[in-house]
Amino acid sequence: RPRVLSGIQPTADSFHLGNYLGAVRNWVTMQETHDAFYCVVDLHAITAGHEPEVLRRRVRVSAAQLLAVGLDPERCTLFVQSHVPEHPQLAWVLNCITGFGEASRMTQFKDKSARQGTERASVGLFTYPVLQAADILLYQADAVPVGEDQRQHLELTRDLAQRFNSLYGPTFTVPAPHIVRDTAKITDLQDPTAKMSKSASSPAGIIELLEEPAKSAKKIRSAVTDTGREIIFDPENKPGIANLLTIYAALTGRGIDNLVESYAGAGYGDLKKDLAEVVVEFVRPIQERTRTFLDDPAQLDKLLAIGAEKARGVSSATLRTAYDRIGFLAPA
Ligand code: AQP
Repeated sequence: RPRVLSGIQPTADSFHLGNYLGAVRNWVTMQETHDAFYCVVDLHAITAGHEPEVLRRRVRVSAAQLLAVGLDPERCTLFVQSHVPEHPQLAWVLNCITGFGEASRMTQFKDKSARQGTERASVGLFTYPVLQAADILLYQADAVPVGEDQRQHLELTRDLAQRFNSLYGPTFTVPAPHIVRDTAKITDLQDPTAKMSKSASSPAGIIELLEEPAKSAKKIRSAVTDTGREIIFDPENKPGIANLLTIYAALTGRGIDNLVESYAGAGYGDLKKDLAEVVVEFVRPIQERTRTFLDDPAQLDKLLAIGAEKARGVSSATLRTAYDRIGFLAPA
């Protein structure tokens, strides 16, 4: 079976529809076809400031949501990044073969550091994509299911794998991004040209899986749409309607063409009202299942400990090889 790895940051009390449709939904399908490793990347979550108690809570909430949307610990390895010390260990090695200029070109760093003020942005935020490369390369992943925003980081990961391999001998699998085009960029409901984002969207622009469903419904009904009345799929000229159709199609399994056909002659309000119902029905069971997992934190922690153990089985062997190739003396 080919190997897959992906991660998600515990930087909010809920994932949003972009995280789910762009990435996590594909994690669930890929656990059936791949040897799958998925992690809650808490080391990444401290790069832009955090509160310890909030982080602890969010790691559990993240894991519970992943289980609630369908990850099955029998079919995949689910773990918390900080439970596997090989991640920062390999990241250090990769830091040493990453160019300063190369890292400076990462657009996510440029955007986030500009928002925080370049002087205040941490070195951790700067080397974030290198840690991400370590996450992936440790598992010799063939594929990495992510949203479009991660394409550049994946390119860096591939470059680092190839560079290490040519400097020190074949060590890492060069991974390919797995980006599902239709849902690769779910956009902000209030600014349909920007991606739906935990850190940049306004609360009205983002649908959280765990928020009060009535709130989600209201946000959809107030989503920014375009002038005009026709419901057609035209991301260029009608990005708001295109985004709503994308979400609608993804959550129901109906084709966009089929939706467009059935809304011929209807108004934006009709589409929004129906989509609001679809979203409410979609999140309700997820919320219930998330609560069930959170009701038993000891059991949840146990699942994560088992996941970490399985992950270390792979990551420790890769790290040992990488350390050896790079010329570190093995401890006697
Ligand atoms: N709007 C989106 N559309 C499609 N995919 C998306 N992803 C994020 N936003 C969208 C994908 O979700 C996965 C988890 O990402 P993350 O934990 O790195 O979250 P993130 O990128 O921090 O999420 P946000 O909301 O975009 O937060 P900020 O703005 O803080 O960076 C990834 O695979 C990502 O591609």
